[in-house]
Amino acid sequence: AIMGRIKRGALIVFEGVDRSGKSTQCKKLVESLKKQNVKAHFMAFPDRTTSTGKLIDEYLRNKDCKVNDHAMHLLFSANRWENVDKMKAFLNDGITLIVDRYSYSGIAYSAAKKNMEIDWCKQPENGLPKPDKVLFLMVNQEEIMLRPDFGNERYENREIQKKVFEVYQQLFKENDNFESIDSARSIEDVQVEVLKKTLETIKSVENLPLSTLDF
Ligand code: ADP
Ligand code: FDM
Ligand code: MG
Repeated sequence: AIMGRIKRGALIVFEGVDRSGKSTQCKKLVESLKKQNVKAHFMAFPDRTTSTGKLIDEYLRNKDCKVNDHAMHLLFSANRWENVDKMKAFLNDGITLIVDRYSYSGIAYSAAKKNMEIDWCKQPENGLPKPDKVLFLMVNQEEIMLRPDFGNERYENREIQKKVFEVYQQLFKENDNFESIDSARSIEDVQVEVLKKTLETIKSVENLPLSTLDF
């Protein structure tokens, strides 16, 4: 028998348009998992703390900041690549990662722009750790409008959000790791389903190797 082999953690990613409840659900999920003695760690992209993250933060907060769209896309991707070793170390130590946005946000927000090709947008993501599950939070536009107002960041307006949602829907169809979660329910009801899917995923991948994105 193999003695003391550590089962790997799962890579769980939350995606969805602004105000769909990603950050709320991620934080609750990490708490719920820890209460059940499941080792879990929270991450968010963009990671605004790194050197690329500081440039990204400036770009998102300051709408007058002009950077070439392709260059900006690569910067968001680099911000994930910077974190790969850290992510693998957590997963190999048996710690499940709960991640607020990932490559799919990168593709959806960039491909929503006029001059950007979706196939081009996918390329820099190839080779990154592949999420075992992408929980895609779905809320209709009417419900979203009832939630607290948009902030002042670059992409926080209805027109962009609509295009982003359309790209997300395409990614949903193309990727078998996506699972749609009805996020128009109470925070608690959504959390029950999110926790259930996460525990199922942790169990089903613990003895499988981590895969890499291959768009
Ligand atoms: P995101 O990270 O996807 O932008 P947040 O988790 O920050 O979304 O939630 C956006 C706003 O909507 C917050 O004010 C949050 O309290 C509220 N909210 C989140 N989930 C729900 C829900 N299921 N029902 C009602 N309001 C919600
Ligand atoms: N965003 C996020 C991108 O454009 N590309 C990416 O790769 C990622 C991860 O940054 F508007 C956008 C999506 C959103 C913003 O906002 C981040 P939050 O509130 O920190 O999730
Ligand atoms: Mg958020």
